[in-house]
Amino acid sequence: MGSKERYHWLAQNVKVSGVDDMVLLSKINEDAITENLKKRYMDDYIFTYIGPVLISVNPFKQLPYFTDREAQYENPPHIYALADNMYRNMMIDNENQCVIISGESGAGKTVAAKFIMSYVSKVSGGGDKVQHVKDIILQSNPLLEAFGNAKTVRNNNSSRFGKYFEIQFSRGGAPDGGKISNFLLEKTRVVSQNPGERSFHIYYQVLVCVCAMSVVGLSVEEQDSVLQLVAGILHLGNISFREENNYAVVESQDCETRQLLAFPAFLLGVPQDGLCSKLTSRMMDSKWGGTTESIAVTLSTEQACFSRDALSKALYTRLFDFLVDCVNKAIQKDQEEFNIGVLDIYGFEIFQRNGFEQFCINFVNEKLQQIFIELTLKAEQDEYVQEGIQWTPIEYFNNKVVCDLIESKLNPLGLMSVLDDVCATMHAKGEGADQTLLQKLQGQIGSHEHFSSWNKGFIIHHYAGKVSYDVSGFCERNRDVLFNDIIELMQSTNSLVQTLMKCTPHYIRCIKPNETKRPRDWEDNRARHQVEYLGLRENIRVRRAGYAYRRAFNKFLQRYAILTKETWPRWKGKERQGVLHLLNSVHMDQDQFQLGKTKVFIKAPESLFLLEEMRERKYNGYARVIQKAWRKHI
Ligand code: AD9
Ligand code: MG
Repeated sequence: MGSKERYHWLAQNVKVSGVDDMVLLSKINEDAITENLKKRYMDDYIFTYIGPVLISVNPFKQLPYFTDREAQYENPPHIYALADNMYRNMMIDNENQCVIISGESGAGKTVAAKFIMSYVSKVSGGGDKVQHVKDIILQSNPLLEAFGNAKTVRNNNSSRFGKYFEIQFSRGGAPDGGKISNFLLEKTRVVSQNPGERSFHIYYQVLVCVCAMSVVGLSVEEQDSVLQLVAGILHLGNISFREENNYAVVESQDCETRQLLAFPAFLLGVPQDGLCSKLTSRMMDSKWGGTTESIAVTLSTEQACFSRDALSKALYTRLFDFLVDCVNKAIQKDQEEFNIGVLDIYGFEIFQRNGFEQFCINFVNEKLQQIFIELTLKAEQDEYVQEGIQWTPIEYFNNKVVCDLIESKLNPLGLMSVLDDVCATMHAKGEGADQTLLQKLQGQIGSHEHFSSWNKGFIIHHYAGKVSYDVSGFCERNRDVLFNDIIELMQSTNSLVQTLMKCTPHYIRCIKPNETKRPRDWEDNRARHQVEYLGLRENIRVRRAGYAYRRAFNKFLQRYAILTKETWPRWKGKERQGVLHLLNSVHMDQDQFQLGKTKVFIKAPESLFLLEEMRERKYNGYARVIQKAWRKHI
């Protein structure tokens, strides 16, 4: 460690800026929270807790405290501590863990996800096979980022796909497998981008990914094919059309048509004629008398452009899926024991013009916020009521109302259902269908308090703010598979939400301090807005009034049985009495815990650490006694 780093490290450990757990704030309002985060941010403390929830503010610069040292020692709020906690929970409770990383575009989600993955591979042991899995887990990042990330206005390395990365562990705690689920690749980026934005990185940095491809096990031939396909898609985009007798033909300005098609056809490995007819005509089933036959229908130039773009998008999506598949094959294992899942999707977005993609992205974020609310605020309060714990209820904004506005399938119909309806009944494409959609929306959900319309589209009042969407293109894109992805993702029984609900969840809430992407630049209003919509105030209030730890009586008794002779090896009476006996014997303060109907609730995590320490001492003590006796014996 150099002197500069040492200084920083010392500063991290000695100096106290603001409060490191905002449960300890003396005043709980948005200003106080924002001020505390700012104070810490300016002193290079980017992490702050609200109980177990980690708040992370993007520093837009490299900080020195992500070394092995921090991985080894417990430090003040740190992403490694959260990762460590997940790992321990998994080992102690034998339960799957997941971390949901949320925050707007450019807030630092993907960086946080990478820290979690690198921590897990740093601390956990294992031999060659495990090392191999660790390498792939780490190398899959640059690979998938090359193909799935792009420069946007808001983030130079913006994730244009969502991923849920599961690291699977053996019973001994070594990461020996994994699985990536990818979803919602923003494939339209292959064919069009907003001003100032770019296509996927791979189109600019072909060489960087080659190495990552070999780590995940792609042969040289396969790597060549992948790059060939990437180039083929690029050249496909260069094909344009002109109209001849009302039909589209491939535009060939000064060169021969065949020449223009030759290269992409070669790169894609298809015959030129086949490619040409695929782009300018469409097969249609035609009923003639009693029989059905397929006939080729020539397309207009507009339709031809559409089919060219559709082909590019489809090819790119398949390519991306293929790469994810390769990674999965390289790390899959037969039988899953435990896993830690990391969810990193793209964040809430507001651009100058917001189209269908932003609508989808923001909806996913809306759902994630709902899960957060369900699992932390609502579930917490519900459980107190259910268990008969004394408790003062706390008001919070539940964004279920916005989710319903979008996804409801019953009366009143949600936005998605109206959209599907319009698409199913209208064959017209373009403006006509989109205008019909807008009218239907006004008619059916126009009076909803989170909905309003403007001349080009509609406005949704999301949990994170108002976004006005431009309705043009909605119908066309809805027919695209992108939307089916979301529906599958969010509604099928095998969906992500269910997966997440089965794990013990952890949260990282990322905050973007400015729009300039510069270090030490703090925009108060921006930060306060995020503090507001992330619901940090409610989070602190619920947390303060609540109990950090809860466990079913039997599990609690099992774990701490060793602490008293009455409970060891087994408590004979009622479980509830056993728990009470245990807590009284270790002199836990009366106001530190409550016993519910089936569970014990403990306020501060520190009280629990104390129990853990005692338990360990007892075990070590026993181990010594047994060793001694054993030595005497031999
Ligand atoms: V998006 O929704 O995918 O558009 P993310 O994923 O939230 O977005 P990302 O993690 O990509 O944002 O962070 C954006 C940039 O901020 C990174 O490329 C880094 O340059 C910078 N960043 C974020 N977190 C850190 C950090 N902990 N340390 C240093 C950081 N730089
Ligand atoms: Mg990202």
